[in-house]
Amino acid sequence: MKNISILGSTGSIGTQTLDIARRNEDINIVALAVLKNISLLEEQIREFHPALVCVWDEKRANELKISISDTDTRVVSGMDGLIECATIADANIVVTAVVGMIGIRPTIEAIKAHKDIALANKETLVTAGHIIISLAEEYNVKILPVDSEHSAIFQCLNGENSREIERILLTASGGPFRGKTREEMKNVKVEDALKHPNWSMGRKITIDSATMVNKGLEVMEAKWLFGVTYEQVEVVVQPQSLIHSMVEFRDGAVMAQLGTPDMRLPIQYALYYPQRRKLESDRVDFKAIRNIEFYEPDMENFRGLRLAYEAGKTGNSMPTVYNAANERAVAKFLDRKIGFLDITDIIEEAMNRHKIIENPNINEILTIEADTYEFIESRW
Ligand code: MN3
Repeated sequence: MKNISILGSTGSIGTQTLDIARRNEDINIVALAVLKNISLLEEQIREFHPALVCVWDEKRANELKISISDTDTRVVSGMDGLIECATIADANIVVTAVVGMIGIRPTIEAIKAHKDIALANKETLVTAGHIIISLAEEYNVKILPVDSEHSAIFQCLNGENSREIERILLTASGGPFRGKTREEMKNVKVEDALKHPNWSMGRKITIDSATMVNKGLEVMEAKWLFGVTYEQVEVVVQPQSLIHSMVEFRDGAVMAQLGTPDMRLPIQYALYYPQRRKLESDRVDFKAIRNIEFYEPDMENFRGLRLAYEAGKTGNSMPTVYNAANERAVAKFLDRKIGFLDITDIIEEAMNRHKIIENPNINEILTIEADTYEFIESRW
């Protein structure tokens, strides 16, 4: 039996994880945590019968308590509640699919409670990779990537020695504005940026794909997950999103993982690793595809990617600034308070003013996040 706790169960990854659970009788859902969508959570409780759920918002948690009083599910709230879901005794795998730096503390506590982590929260490794990776080694738990690119790399490395990696070729679709100049992107609207060509995902990550900040965050994640240097992580634009990423080894062999864009594959792979299970899904039809294109990423017009390499190579507290500035800037763009190009301008300014803190601990990381938010609020 797989006993699973899902942090972020009403989001895109969370609902698709539950879809995997629905199709596999040996998966048991023991805990679910959400930000505020209690109506969907209630449906999930009635279908999957978790012992524990957390609603971040205390008021909504109280509303939920009343509406599910006929069930055996216990309701908790806030960070303590989220940590309780992450460390619940029965769980063997915790799926961390919450958006934002809110995911860091529960992930750390889950590792300390000896849970394997199916990692879908990018911020955890981007900001605290130096803490998380050594902690996972210390507690002998697995960090199983859920993101399609990292899952692809993870699959390519099956049975291989990661010391023999020459390069990681992280593929990118290029997003809806691929091929455009900054001038051409000046007036793009929220609606345009939300139209991803291949993947259907949450709003924040879809904007991150349009700016290529998403790929930047994935570069940083890859560095930590696979123990490589930034020089070894190369982004290749592959607009069809057919190749989910590749690994080149020191003998020149390149391994790639291909598939249709369906997040349930990497989710299921993480949950059952190293097993593969049957998955009812669209299959790749090579005769219909005919060709696959490759391009170099445009780091001049898509500064988000260039800044990510800068932040990553600077290391220490800089990736936290990059991530926090982006988080707040994207929220402002979605609220129509700033333009599309302002997102990467804000990240750049926040990075320029930041004074590096070496090897930041969790409290320092959270303080840097708050400082970055404050700076952005005071300026935009
Ligand atoms: Mn991805």
